[in-house]
Amino acid sequence: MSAPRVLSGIRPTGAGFQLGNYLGAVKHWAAMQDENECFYFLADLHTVIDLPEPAQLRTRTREATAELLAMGVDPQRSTVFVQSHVREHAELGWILGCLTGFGEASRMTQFKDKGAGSVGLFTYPVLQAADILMYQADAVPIGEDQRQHLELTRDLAQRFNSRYGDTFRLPGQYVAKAGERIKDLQDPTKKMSKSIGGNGTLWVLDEPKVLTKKIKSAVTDLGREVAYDVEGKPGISNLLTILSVATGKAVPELEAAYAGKGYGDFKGDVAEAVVELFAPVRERFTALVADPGYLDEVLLAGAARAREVAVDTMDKVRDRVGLLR
Ligand code: AQP
Repeated sequence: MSAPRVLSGIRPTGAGFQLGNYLGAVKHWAAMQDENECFYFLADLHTVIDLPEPAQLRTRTREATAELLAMGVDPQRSTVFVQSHVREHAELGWILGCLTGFGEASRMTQFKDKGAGSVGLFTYPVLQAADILMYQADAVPIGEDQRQHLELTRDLAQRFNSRYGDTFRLPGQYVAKAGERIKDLQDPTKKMSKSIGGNGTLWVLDEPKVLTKKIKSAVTDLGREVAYDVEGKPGISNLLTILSVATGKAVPELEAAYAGKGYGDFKGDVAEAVVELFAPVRERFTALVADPGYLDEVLLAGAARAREVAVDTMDKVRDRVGLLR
């Protein structure tokens, strides 16, 4: 029996990847490589929504590739590619868009949260559905904030299959635990995000002293008690989540360990854990970006492998829909 297939993507936006991208997504990508056939891509088409400077998009796509490899994605075991190198994504996105209701797309919370935007922002989840269905993925490791988009993907697969015959595999719901949603350090009511940046965002490539400074100045409350999910303590809860995911220790165990100790020691230990987590990533990243030829090879081989699967899916889709060969 062949290994289950896993597919996930990430946008090369912002100044790099942030702690939430790592803990909510990429950490799981790396862990899934042994047991699954994995496809991981840089979602550059999804990034065009923000209309970045062309030179910046090119640089970021390359650096993001190096960051993924530095965080443990292994191109020997996984297919790593750039979304726009597989043109079939855009084509399937169009066809699935024709099966998507206007009201259905309007109900996507991410679209509603960002307020008015371009047609690209509106149809983003449809392209995302195309990304996933193209590879006949069994599981899609994504952060909890993406759950609604995965549900739309499953609905579209079912709709296509019942109209045109069995074509797409329905992807399973592999979603990171709710507790793994990392919040902004300066405003713990918002998720940590590449596009917010500032002192509330911990970049994977931040220098140790920068990480430490940001964590030590994280917004907390006037109390002294290190407790999770208590009214008025979203900042401390977030730091507990970070320490728990970074060290593998359960939150109640950490609460007990810091009883009566105050916030100073606690924040110092969170900082140490994050520095320890990212120091080797920084080192590997520096070596990888010094070898652009190697990154090119990885992306070329990844695109070739991804296209084999994509071409196969699109041949079926074109036939089923009635497009002339
Ligand atoms: N704060 C977070 N906690 C847990 N998981 C998170 N993810 C993002 N932020 C957190 C997960 O990271 C994956 C990649 O996301 P993306 O780059 O495709 O877009 P995003 O979800 O919109 O991530 P950002 O950092 O917030 O980027 P911007 O600011 O550019 O929109 C996803 O699986 C996501 O769940």
